[in-house]
Amino acid sequence: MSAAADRSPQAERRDEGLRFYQTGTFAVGGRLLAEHQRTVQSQPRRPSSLTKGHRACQGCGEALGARYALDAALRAAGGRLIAANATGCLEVFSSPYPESSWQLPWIHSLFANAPAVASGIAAALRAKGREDVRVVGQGGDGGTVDIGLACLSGMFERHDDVLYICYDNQAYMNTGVQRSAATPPGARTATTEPLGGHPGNDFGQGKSAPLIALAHEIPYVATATVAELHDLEAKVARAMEIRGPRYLHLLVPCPLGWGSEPSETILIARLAKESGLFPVFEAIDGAIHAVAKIRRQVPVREYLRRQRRYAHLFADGGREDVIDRLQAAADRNIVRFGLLEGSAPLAGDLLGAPAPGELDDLSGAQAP
Ligand SMILES: Cc1ncc(C[n+]2csc(CCOP(=O)(O)OP(=O)(O)O)c2C)c(N)n1
Ligand code: SF4
Ligand SMILES: [Mg+2]
Repeated sequence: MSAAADRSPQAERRDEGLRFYQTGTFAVGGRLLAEHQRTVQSQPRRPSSLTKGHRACQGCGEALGARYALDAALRAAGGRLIAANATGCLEVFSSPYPESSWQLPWIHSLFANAPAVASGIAAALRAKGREDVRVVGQGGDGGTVDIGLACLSGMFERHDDVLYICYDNQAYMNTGVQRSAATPPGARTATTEPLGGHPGNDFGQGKSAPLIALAHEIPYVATATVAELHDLEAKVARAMEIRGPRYLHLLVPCPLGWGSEPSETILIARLAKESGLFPVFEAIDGAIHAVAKIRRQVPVREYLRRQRRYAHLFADGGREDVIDRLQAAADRNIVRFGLLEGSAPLAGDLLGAPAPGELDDLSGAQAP
């Protein structure tokens, strides 16, 4: 075989200065990669967890993310996978009674207790000696970061054998776009109106579920976005190789709640990562072990201006002060997580936290 024939199409195109970011489908991108580099979705015999008939909005990042994540988990589990799903958009749009779009054993828990239900399933399987069957728990940011957090922490702490996936669309979308603890500062929701001196969601509130998961020192924690579907599938595959509690926090833009174009879901997810507002990383046993580097740092305004939930920052002369604070939050993440080429997370400690006094002018910024 000649040296040229030995090389993958991807390697050749990289040498030509071209990179293909979307390689998940049968069309175009999938065919440009070598067989082993293609995504689960590009395989004609791929598993299919979430199929036709669901009622998600056009461009729904949650529907896309769930399909990719669960198809990858199904493949890793050899088709033997059970999912527990919290109340929320994903549950509602996929299972309007008496129909269901799920092609795997799937149970709707309450809003608060998907991690506990998943733990119970894992315990029952262990009692039956069925370690070949794997378990996924999943829910939105409200179900995970707010009302389900105690159940999730218990699942981590008991070391239950569950992969939990949070689909973070940064608000309670199913019930009409109310604020959650994952709603970013400055964003408008039905309960954080763009009025007064501090329009939109407050700065300095909320919480980072990935960092909370990391603090439990569980075997696997990762963040991902629907802009990098290869990365998402690879992370699910790695998580499925591990036993014990695992946590995946997936950013899934919501055109309805974010006021974005359905056709820009992937672009917006990419800008969230490329601006530094949403750090993409992977952690093993409580230590960050890999971060997805930013290719070209994008000013946060490029991300914000595509979403009507931030329209008040650009109207009537604009709110440069708020945009500056959001830019500072992104810059802080870039330093803290070592998101640029050649840099590393700030400290080798658990959270990569800034040293005392460092970046203290950026207080109130929020991590992912
Ligand atoms: C105890 C309880 N409180 C409130 C509700 C109503 N409720 C159902 S889904 C939901 C919001 C879901 O938000 P999130 O978890 O972020 O999922 P999303 O719809 O955004 O995907 C709420 C408030 C409920 N079902 N149970
Ligand atoms: S409201 Fe948002 S999360 Fe819910 S189905 Fe529509 S796009 Fe998806
Ligand atoms: Mg939500």
